[in-house]
Amino acid sequence: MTMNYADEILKGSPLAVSRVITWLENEDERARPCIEAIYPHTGNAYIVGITGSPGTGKSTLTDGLTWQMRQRDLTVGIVAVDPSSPFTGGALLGDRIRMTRHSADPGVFMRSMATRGALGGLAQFTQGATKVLDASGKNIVIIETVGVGQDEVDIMRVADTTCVVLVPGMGDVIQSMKAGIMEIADIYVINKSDRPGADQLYSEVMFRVAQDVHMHNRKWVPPVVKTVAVEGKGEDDLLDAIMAHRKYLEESGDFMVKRRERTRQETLQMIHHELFRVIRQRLDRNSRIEVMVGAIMEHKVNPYKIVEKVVSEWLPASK
Ligand SMILES: Nc1nc2c(ncn2[C@@H]2O[C@H](COP(=O)(O)OP(=O)(O)O)[C@@H](O)[C@H]2O)c(=O)[nH]1
Ligand SMILES: [Mg+2]
Repeated sequence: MTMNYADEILKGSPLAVSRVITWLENEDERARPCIEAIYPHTGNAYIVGITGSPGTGKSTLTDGLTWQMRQRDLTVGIVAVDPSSPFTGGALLGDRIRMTRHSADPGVFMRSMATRGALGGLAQFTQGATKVLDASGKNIVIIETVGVGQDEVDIMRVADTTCVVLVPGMGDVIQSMKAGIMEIADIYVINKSDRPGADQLYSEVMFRVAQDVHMHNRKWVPPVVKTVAVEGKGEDDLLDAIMAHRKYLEESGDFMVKRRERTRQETLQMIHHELFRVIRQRLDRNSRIEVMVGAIMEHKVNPYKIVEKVVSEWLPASK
């Protein structure tokens, strides 16, 4: 008998959750009907993003935060996306080993993914995996990802509350607090507060936050929370801060604004992704793309003309 994966996900089956996330990861067609079927049952989980440079302690922090959530009877799903580590790399293994203290706990589901190149699909994957965990009944979904480029900023748009992790002694951290990061940070975490320079970093971040709040007239002032993730210190404060942000979003009405914006972005992204997939499939047929590339290389035609031609074949009405 074949399994009805959507039903099994809704019943919270870790096996079904795991399988469908694998399909998403491999861009397997079988994921789609499942996601469609579970879609009406999504939107209940609260989504927390943890982002920061590699080695800042995001995984350690996620583990501790999960522990705190379990103490408050919240169930947790975790998606760790780390494009900086190769698929067979240590970070992935590290994450798996580190998470074992929750591995016997049915209230926690953890999945790590180091990408194998399909970068455009990263945000897409994260969205899908988040929906699966949400539909499976997890109260909280934590998304852990390296915060470096636009891809990660896109991933973070999925989150209701985004925590940006900084550590002392990372060179000029403040310099690295680029506009993109300040735009998405709802909470700053100063992890490795056991290290020298933590107090100074704390003051600098507080100063930058105050400046940013003033400059952009922000209603929410991102708190700065100190943690020592290896010792399990400060994670309860971090959870308090997350819950305070949630309360703020709900009371101010920004929650629906944020989710509406996300739904818009997701829908546009899905259209983008699907159009590209379909066109790509056609171009690969009979190696048509290779013929085009050859013609461009020989300067017989320029790429702009090719784009125009390909697009007009699909959208005859636009020309
Ligand atoms: N001294 C110190 N080390 C920490 C702390 N939190 C994490 N680490 C260590 O930093 C390293 C990277 O941690 P990890 O959680 O894998 O970072 P990630 O790459 O951001 O996920 C590990 O060796 C951790 O043990 C902390 O609060 N203090
Ligand atoms: Mg990690």
